Amino acid sequence: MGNIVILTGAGISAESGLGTFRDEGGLWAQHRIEDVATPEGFSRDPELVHRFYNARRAQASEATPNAAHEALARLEAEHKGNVLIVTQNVDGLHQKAGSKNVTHMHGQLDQALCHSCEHRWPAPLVMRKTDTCPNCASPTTRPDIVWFGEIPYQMEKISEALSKADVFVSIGTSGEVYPAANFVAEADYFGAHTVELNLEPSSGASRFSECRFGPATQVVPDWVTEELAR
Ligand code: BV8
Repeated sequence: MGNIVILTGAGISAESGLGTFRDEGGLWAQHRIEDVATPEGFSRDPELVHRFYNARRAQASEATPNAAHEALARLEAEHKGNVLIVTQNVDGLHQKAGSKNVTHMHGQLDQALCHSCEHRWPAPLVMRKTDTCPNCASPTTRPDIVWFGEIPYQMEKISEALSKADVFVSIGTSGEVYPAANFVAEADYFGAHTVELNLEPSSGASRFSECRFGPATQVVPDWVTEELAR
């Protein structure tokens, strides 16, 4: 029994072939964050930012969930208590694996947003700065992505879930980006058992009651099997 809150980051999708951000050769080695993942970067050069997200959208549309995503979908289907996935990822692989209760705190690659009227619609594979909003016709469309300096989505819902969590698991994230990097402290404050499942210790590893290291496709299914057998 018990409520489980799971935070995932780019590391859970690494074995599905999608690049992480801070690993060797990762996305931030190829692009400056300021140029491609900030509202200032988007207003400076929208085509550059669209090219960055168009490439990732195409790659994500071809990617398939791996054993770690599938194990989390199994946990949600079979666990007696609540299971909520809060993902920093924008690749849509948790839904592709069958998870239903997923909060995309940093947005989604397959969604577009109009920053004039806040309308959202399924993003075309290729977005251009000349695209107009299907609702208000303004040429103010952007990827529905939370950039640095912007407020992540559903923060109230996330804080509420952390205050009620019996178990908090962090998977495949370096613990470098806030406010997600602080969720372990919030969950711990409310008495949750905290677990890190990661390839190697994240910068927040010492804040977890339990750590298991290895590729997500091994450590996540093992942990889920144990959790379901409790
Ligand atoms: C906000 C967009 C206010 C989508 C992203 C100074 C100090 C502290 C904070 C700040 C500061 N200056 C500014 C800030 C705030 C800033 C921030 O945290 N900056 C950092 C860089 C210092 N944060 C913000 O601006 C956020 N907004 O704070 O608003 C606010 C907050 C709350 C309430 C009200 C107001 C907005 C942050 C969102 C930015 N958008 N992405 C996209 O392009 O994808 S963040 C980006 O990084 C991605 O979303 C990504 O998910 C996220 C975190 O990266 P990770 O997922 O952890 O990936 P990473 O590569 O880092 O790590 C991969 C891990 O996987 C590694 O540990 C690796 O070992 C592991 N791994 C690799 N392979 C495997 C594996 N594990 C298992 N198996 C494997 N095979």
